[in-house]
Amino acid sequence: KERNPTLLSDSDIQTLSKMHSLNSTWKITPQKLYREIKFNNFKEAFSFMNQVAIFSEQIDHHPDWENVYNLVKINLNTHDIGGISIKDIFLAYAIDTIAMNVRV
Ligand code: H2B
Repeated sequence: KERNPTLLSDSDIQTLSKMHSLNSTWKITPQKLYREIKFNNFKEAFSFMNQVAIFSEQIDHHPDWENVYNLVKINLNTHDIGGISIKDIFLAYAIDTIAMNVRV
């Protein structure tokens, strides 16, 4: 197993999230990134989740999420370090891109 990514400092998180416009879509705390996404229906929500799941497997970093019908609530953090690493920033950016392009 590769070694754990580094815990990002508060100001690194701020800088990186602004660079990638994550600050407009994610609620950011030192512990986690949080976003809710509402789709038009369940089919779109699940299509989104399927694409994120495949990407998550590829990067070995996974969302903590829940889904009720067309709503998906997502928490990102890095368990081993109890906070936010560059992997969370990377996954958040991918999630925003996938969400923007969901087609059923
Ligand atoms: N996903 C997230 N979000 N945080 C982690 O710390 C994490 C993960 N760790 N996916 C990975 C898998 C680890 O458990 C495996 C063993 O690599």
